[in-house]
Amino acid sequence: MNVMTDLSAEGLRARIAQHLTYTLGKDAAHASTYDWRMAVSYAVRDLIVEPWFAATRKTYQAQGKRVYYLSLEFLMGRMLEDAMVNLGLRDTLHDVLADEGIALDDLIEDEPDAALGNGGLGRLAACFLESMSTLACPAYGYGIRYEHGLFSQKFEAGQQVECPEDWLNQPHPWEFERPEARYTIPFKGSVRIDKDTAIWTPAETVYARAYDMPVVGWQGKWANTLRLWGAHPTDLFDLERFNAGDHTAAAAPEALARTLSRVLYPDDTTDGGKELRLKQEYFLTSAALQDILRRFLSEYDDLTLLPHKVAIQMNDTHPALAGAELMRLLVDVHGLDWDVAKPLAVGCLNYTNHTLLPEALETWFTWLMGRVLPRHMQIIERIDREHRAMTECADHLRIVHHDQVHMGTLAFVMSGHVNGVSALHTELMQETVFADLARLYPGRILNRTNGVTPRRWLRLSNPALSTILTDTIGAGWEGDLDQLRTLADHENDSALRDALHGAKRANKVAFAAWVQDHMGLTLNPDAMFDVQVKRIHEYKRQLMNLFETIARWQMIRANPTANWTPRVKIFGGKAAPGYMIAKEIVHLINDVATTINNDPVTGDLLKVVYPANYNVSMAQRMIPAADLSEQISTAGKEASGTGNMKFTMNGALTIGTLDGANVEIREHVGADNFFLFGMTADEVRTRGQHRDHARQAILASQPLQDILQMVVEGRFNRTNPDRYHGLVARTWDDDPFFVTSDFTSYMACQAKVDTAFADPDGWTRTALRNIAGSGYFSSDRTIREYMDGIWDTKSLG
Ligand code: 26Q
Repeated sequence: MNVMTDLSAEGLRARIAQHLTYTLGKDAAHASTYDWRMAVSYAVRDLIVEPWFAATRKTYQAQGKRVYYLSLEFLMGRMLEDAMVNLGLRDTLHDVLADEGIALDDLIEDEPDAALGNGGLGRLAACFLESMSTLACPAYGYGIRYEHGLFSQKFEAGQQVECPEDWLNQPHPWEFERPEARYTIPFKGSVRIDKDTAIWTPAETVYARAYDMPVVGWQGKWANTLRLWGAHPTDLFDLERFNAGDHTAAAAPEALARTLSRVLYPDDTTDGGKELRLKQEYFLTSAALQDILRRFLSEYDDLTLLPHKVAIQMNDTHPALAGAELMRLLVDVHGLDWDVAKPLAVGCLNYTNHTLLPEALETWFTWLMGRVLPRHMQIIERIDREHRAMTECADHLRIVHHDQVHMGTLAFVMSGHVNGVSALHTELMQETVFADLARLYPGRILNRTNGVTPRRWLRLSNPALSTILTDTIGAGWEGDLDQLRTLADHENDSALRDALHGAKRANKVAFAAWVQDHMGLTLNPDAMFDVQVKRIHEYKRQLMNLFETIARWQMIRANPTANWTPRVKIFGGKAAPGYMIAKEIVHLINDVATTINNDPVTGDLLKVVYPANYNVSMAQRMIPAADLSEQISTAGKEASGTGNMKFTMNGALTIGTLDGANVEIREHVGADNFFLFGMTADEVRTRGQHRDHARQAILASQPLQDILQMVVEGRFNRTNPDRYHGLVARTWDDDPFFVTSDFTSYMACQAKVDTAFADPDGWTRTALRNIAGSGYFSSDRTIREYMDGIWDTKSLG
């Protein structure tokens, strides 16, 4: 038997032993958890190399079109368990290691998360990579190899404290460094025109060096590459200065270059105008496009074939310089005529919009862009001139106006297709922010509702439920999630409902044990686990959930012997370091938790849990343990949401507004199986026209007045009673996301949730319908839709 395909327990044992001895240089008798984890990772990685090479070979032979997914963020999480699950080796490896006295779960937990993303957008990119591999769609992800991913979050006296994240302080077994794949990235300097040709003489350069990670699909048939770029100095070291004794200055060029890939910007909106961020965006974009053209030209010599062989997806506007950079490479470097190059560029490029929040639409000052990227500024001006010439273009339609480059407009104009991420979001794009552009470029805007990979978010994270699914509807649903539909045929099977209830309870017990170990808090696993996990943002309205928690606490205290449904309110999420209001909300959640958790009157009827440092791995623990999923953003503000989909797949019921993909989730699971409340996007718009909407709503609600009174009086912070004056004043006077207007409807809906949960079997039946309706939200479906209407690529499986 070929050693490479020997997947027997014996074969795997030998591979692990081999790596432990010869790669790690460790004797099994003295090997640490880390050593074992590395040995197992290398052994599993070896098994991916073959499908990885095969995928490259097949693509090359088929002269297939390749997809390039450009993203400043890839929120991959842990790699080992995902690879084991997709290769179907998790159980075998578990047993092999158990024979050695090693617990596989300890090794899995030992791996740091690859947290190269902020939240939804970065996690979507990770799900898409996995689905593209599952579907044998030839693809590369291109990103930055940040030395430090998203900060880790601690609480000190209830306040968020950020600590640098350091995932690369140990070797990363999933990456292959590619010293030969290296490009020069130019910055600054000047441009002169020589006989119609622009010649850019940069003042600074850095190298982009490739680090490749294989991403294996379901059942290990195909693997694509995530290529991350690290920044390295072009001038290594100033030897003259070193010899003259100035050792610090001698190392300066190296330090400066590496800054480019040092750290992920920790914002999930926009951090406005930072030169380093612009340089990061260009660094990624230029390295990726140089690599794409190099690969293309190694196979073809006619650049007009480009749109037939290359599809580039821009994940939001962060890599939107691609429009200008591709023109620069085609015209200045490869000598094409501008008018020939432009349709080629537009034929390759596509843009996904992830937000309509005005404060999150990227712009750069022309003086900054002109200084950092002088040639791109000229190219953008020309693109803008031609765009304006199409019609008498109003100011707000220009790429450049008020001394700012509008990246959304640039991305739109240079893309063949532009898409939103849920039906409602796409509709709003068309009606609001991009309405005039949509008229100017008809047919360009499409919808592609997001999805998530069921391998990580169901099979891996919820083995108990997965086993029940396979036993009930048969094997194979992981690769064809629409099969979950057939679960609905079994809803009258009471043994199945008992099993589902049992699996949920087991997941809750496991999460409660984790909370006990890590926070010293005891949870009742029969209480409702009510979960809101996502970045902390005003529009996501964690504050509304918290206000409801306070109201509930007061109601229970007023009548502690009534028939209350016990609840655990679970929060998770990070605030951007510079977002003061979000940090205030974090603080208040922690203050409220301390007060409520220490109240003997409410006891087990109400607990509030907010574990620090929510990340992908914590999501994998929490989501399977959730009874209720909070998706309560102000209608019209959440582009899609993807956590909402993960909860649905795992049999949580949703309390939510008609926002983002909630609308479609409700359609797919059935309106009766979804707790809907709140204003529609239209109603929000109308209500916003009343300047005193918040004051009116508060005056109409005694509970709201009581809650705000308690917060402002310092009921949750007796040592510093003024702490939340600002927050309460803003709620009365401003309340930009309509917490107060939706509060009464939210309270009433939560009461219905309580009643429903008091009937456990009825609840489980509803949960079953949610699982059965979640098939649509597989990212396999989403990727098929991109392949069909946007990329025009074929599966090579
Ligand atoms: C921009 C400029 C400078 C620094 C940071 C940024 C930046 C970084 C991250 C701006 C935005 C983000 C992330 C946005 C995001 O996660 N959006 C979410 O995308 C999901 C996937 O489509 C949707 O489901 C969510 O609704 C949307 O909020």
